[in-house]
Amino acid sequence: MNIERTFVAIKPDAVQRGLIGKIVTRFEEKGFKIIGMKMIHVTPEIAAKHYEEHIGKPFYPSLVKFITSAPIIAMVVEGIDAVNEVRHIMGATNPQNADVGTIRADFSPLMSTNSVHGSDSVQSAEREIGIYFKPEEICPNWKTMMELIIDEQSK
Ligand code: IDP
Ligand code: MG
Repeated sequence: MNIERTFVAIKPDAVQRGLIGKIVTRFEEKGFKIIGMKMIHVTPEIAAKHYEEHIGKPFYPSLVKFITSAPIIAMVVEGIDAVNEVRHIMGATNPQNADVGTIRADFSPLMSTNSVHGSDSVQSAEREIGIYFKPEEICPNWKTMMELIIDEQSK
């Protein structure tokens, strides 16, 4: 059990369909702490950095076209085993294979418009957070209600 940070993006399809609130709620309700958040219209240059590992794959041009088509919500999410847990909450890359109750199963029509991104490792998370956030844009120095209660009980 580790406290980790991960990079999460609400992708253009979900922003366009008015699902920002519902998706943020999934992470908040599970107990994750959002310590960075902004809307950004991704440029082809940022897309190339973010999706570096996919450059040259057949779906890469359509992925860049999609991710630059409307704004995303970029987030830094912190919590217990955040990297894997966030991907668990998101569901499989192809929404048709995603478990019911996951974001992608519940909200995403297609693999190419699968509503959310989550880093796939602690190393990827560090790299992706660095692409989208300056250090001063991350706000870790506050306590969730649960953390305050735990502090109070340990006095
Ligand atoms: P992930 O988002 O679950 O980590 P990746 O394999 O890293 O999945 O792929 C990045 C994104 O590229 C996916 O979320 C999806 O939007 C898109 N993608 C991946 N594979 C395909 C494909 O075969 N066809 C179309 N789009 C794809
Ligand atoms: Mg990935």
